[in-house]
Amino acid sequence: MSRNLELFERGKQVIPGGVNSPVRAFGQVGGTPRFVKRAEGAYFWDADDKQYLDYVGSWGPAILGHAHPEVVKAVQDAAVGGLSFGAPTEGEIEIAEEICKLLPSVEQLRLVSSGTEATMSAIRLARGFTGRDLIVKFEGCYHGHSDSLLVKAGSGLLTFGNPSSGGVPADCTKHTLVLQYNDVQQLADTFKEVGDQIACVILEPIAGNMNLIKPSAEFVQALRALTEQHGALLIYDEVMTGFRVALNCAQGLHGITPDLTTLGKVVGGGMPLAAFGGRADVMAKIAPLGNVYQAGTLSGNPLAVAAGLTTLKLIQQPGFHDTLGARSAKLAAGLADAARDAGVAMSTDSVGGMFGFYFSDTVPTSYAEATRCDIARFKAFFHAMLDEGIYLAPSAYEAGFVSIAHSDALIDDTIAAARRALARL
Ligand code: HOZ
Repeated sequence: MSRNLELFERGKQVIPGGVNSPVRAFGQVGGTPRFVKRAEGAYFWDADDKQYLDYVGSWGPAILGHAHPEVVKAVQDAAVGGLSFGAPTEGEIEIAEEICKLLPSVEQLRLVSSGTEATMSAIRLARGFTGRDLIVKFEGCYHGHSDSLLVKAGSGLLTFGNPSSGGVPADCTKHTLVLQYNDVQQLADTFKEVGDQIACVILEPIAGNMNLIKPSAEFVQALRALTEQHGALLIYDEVMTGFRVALNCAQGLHGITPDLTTLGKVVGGGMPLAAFGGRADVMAKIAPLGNVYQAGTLSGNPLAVAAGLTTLKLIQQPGFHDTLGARSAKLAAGLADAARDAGVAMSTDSVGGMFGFYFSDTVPTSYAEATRCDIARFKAFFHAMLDEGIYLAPSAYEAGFVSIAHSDALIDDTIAAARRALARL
């Protein structure tokens, strides 16, 4: 029996579904999850010692590749000095200064341990600052698993969100409006109707949880203008895109200054670290200065700070994001060519170190379009690529991630593998 399967069965005895985060269970694609034994650079090795070229990269953090020696050394050095203090350290100030330097919209920030905490806290802060209850999110955007954000599709203007998870009382989501990504008219209509009650709009500025979907320039400009006009805050949830799509993040690419930004993944360099920050007058509402409570024993954990700070320094090497972006673009173009030659309807897209491939003729612009892609084909392709030693996200609704360790030669190998895989579909 494969060791992966053995571990999966054993894990199921003591962990629901055998995994600690649902998508890892291979539910959409079927088959046995690969249990990671170790990882280095662009690769990981599973429990059967099979090597995979990894395009998940811990869902974003591994921008330098796995186990970058300088990041590992920084964590080791920090560990010797103590694992957690529940008291402030100089490192926390250093990483905050670094983030504020890279992101002009962030005047102050607070460190937390996960993206979920960052978005949950940013929403509370926006409500505390504006004194309003309503929040707007977009269908297909994922902002972690806190109650008020765990709302599925609620199509149509002013559809108040229905919880998309058991255990979330409808009362918790009754203030969450769910609109369509890239629908400027619906956004304008909503603000016309209830704009003065909206505390904030939160969005994935380049969506990565309904596959990779980009917003139109018109959409993000309308978002900024309408929120400003109606006194609502604009939250760019850059947990996934932060420092990955560009050094100045998605907001830099868009030329938009949000009121608040949430960060995670790359900012922690593979350790549990995230942040929320933005306008100083808004951040002043956070306790101990203001009355919006937020706290955490492991917030600013010294090991996580060491990993994050080292990662942030390394990605500032000249040309880093140009190279990363060129590799993702090469992969996206190569996959599209391979599909065309195989007569398979597939479109692709990329930005910085993120890419998407869609089993449909055109690149989707909304959740509704993303769900029209051919899932059966995705499943077959996923498994064919796995056989080739290429590990893609085990879900058609997740973006792909390229690291700087994915050399041009590895991208060429991936495209060649995709040609073989597509021929077998
Ligand atoms: N939903 C997460 C990615 N978008 C999955 C995280 C994980 O399983 O680690």
